[in-house]
Amino acid sequence: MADDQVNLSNCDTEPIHIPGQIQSHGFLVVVDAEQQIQFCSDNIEQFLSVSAAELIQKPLHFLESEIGYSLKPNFIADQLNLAKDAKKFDQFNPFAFNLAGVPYHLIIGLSGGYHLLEFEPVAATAPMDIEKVIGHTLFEILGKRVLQDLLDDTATQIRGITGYDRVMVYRFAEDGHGEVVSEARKDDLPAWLGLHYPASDIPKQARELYKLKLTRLIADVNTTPSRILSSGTDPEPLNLTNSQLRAVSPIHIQYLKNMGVSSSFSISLIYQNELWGLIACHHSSPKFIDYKSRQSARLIGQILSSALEYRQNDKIQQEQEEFIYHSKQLFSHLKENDNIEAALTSNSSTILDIVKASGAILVYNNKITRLGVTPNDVQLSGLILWVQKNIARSLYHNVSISAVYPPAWFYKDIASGMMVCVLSKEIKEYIIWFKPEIIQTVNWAGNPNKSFEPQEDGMKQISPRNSFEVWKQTVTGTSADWTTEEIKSAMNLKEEIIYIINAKASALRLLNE
Ligand code: BLA
Repeated sequence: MADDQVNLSNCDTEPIHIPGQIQSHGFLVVVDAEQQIQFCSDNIEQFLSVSAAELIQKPLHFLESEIGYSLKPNFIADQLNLAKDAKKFDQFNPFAFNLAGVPYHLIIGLSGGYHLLEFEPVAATAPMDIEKVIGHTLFEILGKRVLQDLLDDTATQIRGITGYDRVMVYRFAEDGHGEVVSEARKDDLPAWLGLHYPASDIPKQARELYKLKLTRLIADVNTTPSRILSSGTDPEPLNLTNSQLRAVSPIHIQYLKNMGVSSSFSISLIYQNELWGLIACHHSSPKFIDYKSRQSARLIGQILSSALEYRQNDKIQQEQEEFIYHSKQLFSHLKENDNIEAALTSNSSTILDIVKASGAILVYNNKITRLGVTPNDVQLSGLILWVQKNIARSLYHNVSISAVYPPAWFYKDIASGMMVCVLSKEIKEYIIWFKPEIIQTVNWAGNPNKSFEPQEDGMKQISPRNSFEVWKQTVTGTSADWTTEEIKSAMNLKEEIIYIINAKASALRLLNE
């Protein structure tokens, strides 16, 4: 796809799996089932003394003879024959060899009926005992019980192994937008922890691709990609889903440039067959990490993915246990104390502790008791009137009060979402919990606009700062959701209060008879 066809409004239609080009730090040769060369990247002549045109439609051994003595005769052909049925190249990759004294990796992959042969010069870095490092890393990571510690430790370990300037854990919310939930970075970089971005920053087709291919290396945003030439007999563009070298979407290249990032690497985190998030790594200069390091990072991602399962449940369970603990405390206060209002609001456990709210009010006996951060009395009286008129259900909740009651816009930072528990509609008694606007918890740090490059207008808009602004507009006046656990907790409390009120009323009746 040509650059001018991709714009901000059609991002998710860009066919990024068939870009027709590769990143130029390696070269690609593609053979068919008969081991005839059908595609070849244009840049091959920078690595071997043969051009793409000369190789296309030649048998594979033609390439092998060009590579010369550094690969055993028929080595590639043998590998293709061996793995033909098993199709398990992952087990054998990478094949190491030398080309004119430079260490190379050959990585074999599949694309429909073709074999992708990708050649990457291996960066001459200090030898690292990768198995040992991974063993240690996993030991460290899995030692963490709490999800946040697990994520923080993973970011730190990945940064230690790969040396990227910034390593983030980027988590997708249900609506597809994302948040930086953990970060390890060079000291002089601004913090991005807690920042949110809209779903369109990582469009749908890219997410689908990252579910299939668990790592994505972008080695240098400033190099020109190399075209893939074909024999011309095949009308289908070459599918690079399984490729290591797949060229990058021009929109994303611009995004990275606007952020001041020269190279990136991301590792998929999968939870219940969905993309839960990405470990996103940035570097301010070009950076290539070899196939083995990428596979090690992939393994860490896979282990973290499986750990997510039980750590997430742990977190929910822990929260639920806290709600249950406080509910039990409240129930016993209710039994012991004749004054319902005091029982619910004046002890160490209050109605504010049985859900995750920032403020709560009890409207009881013609009196309003406020806990935590709430709108002021005047604002509350307007809201309560609205509740009296409009809420018929015994439990009601929303994430945007101002959407149904516009005056709430003026205190959205304090109360964007509410949950109303109707104790008695007749005598107008309620418990109302509040959650603040989510956006409040987010601050933009640094000024990434500084790194803008002169570009056509459409491209200028793509930067994390603008993304943040877009996201902000979509979530203004919205709070976090009310979870099933919170709703259950509120329901249980309501039942208990009604039970106690009724029990006390009948005891009083008996006494008076
Ligand atoms: C890919 N976008 C990505 C990737 C990330 C982000 C992590 C994966 C590739 C990589 O690791 O570089 C987004 N990166 C972020 C975000 C942060 C970050 C949110 O560091 C926050 C800190 N991108 C846009 C817009 C479009 C777009 C508007 O912002 C489209 C119009 C496209 N992003 C886009 C595409 C890809 C992508 C097409 C796939 C790139 C590829 O794999 O070829």
